Amino acid sequence: MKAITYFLIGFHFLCVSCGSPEAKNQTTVFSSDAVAMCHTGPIPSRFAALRQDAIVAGDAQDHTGMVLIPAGKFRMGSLNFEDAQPLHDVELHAFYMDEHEVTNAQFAAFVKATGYVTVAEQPLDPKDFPGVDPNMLVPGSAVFAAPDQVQGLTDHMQWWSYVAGANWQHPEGPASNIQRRASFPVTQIAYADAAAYAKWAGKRLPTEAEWEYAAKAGSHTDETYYWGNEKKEDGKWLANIFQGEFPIKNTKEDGFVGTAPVKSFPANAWGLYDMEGNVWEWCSDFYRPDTYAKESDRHNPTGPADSYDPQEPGAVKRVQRGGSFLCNDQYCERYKAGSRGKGEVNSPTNNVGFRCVKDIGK
Ligand SMILES: [Ca+2]
Ligand SMILES: [Ca+2]
Repeated sequence: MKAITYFLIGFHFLCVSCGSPEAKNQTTVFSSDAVAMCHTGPIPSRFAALRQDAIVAGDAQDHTGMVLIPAGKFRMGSLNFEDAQPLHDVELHAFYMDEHEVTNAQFAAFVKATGYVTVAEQPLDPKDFPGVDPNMLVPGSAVFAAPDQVQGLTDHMQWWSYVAGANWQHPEGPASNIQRRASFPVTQIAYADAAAYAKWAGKRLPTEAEWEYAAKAGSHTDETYYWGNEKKEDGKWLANIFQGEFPIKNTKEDGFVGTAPVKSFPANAWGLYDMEGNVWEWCSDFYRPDTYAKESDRHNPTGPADSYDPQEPGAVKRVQRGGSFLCNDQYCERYKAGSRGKGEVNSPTNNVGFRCVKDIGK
């Protein structure tokens, strides 16, 4: 089981862990992981069997549950993260954005209407896993579980496991379900799953420029957090992140150990909820650490033509934004303003979801 575990979840967690003090020297910290766990061979064929072409695009004129984001210019990036530099001005068109992360109820409606089967539910082809017992090649995905103790924070396998039967309906594995979590963000979503939902809804995934512009909401300059410089306001947490000693003890000061129902925390100035924390959100851009340095068009940028992550050359990665309920200053600071996340496109986890946008007049 170890080989498949490594193959399937090795890619992603290098990114969700980055940005911590321990990970400031990311190459050093993670290079051994990358070599050992993240061989970048052919993508398993289960991931090619998705049926986006069969999905009928939804009503582009329906803006229910969306916020109109005005056209404008903003300063993109952060001096606190190497791959979010240089700071630069970006000009964007107006667009609509979902006011909250896509929920389990919304995703269930999509599945009911289309019969869509997510990446985590797809069977695995033994040809893609030579040397692995075919009986072990069962659908599943990666789940966080707090260990009793850890030996440092460099080996994320101490708290992430590949769990057979884990998927969007069973986010923590077969024994879990979403029956009482209709208003929680859907998780265990691979990039293609998010894109398929967006198409069905008559929407698309945001670019990371759109996402950051919307998160900064017209007022942010260089504060630490999207909401300002103070972590709490009147003693209250402003996002669902991780308090305590990561990963072994979550003190739940913000009220939630895992995901929270959407809109549990205050909206930003433009009425968007959970732009920080709760679940990571897929963006449509390929990830490269040098995106901002090489970007030439700063009007509605859509990102580079391909992805490249020096920690895992060959892995196809898209940008993720906003951090999750597992982010904290000990380990993952990438919920902070202007920071960038990244995820291997076929590695769903129980802390990654998405929200959609829609163009004006389409
Ligand atoms: Ca929390
Ligand atoms: Ca979020």
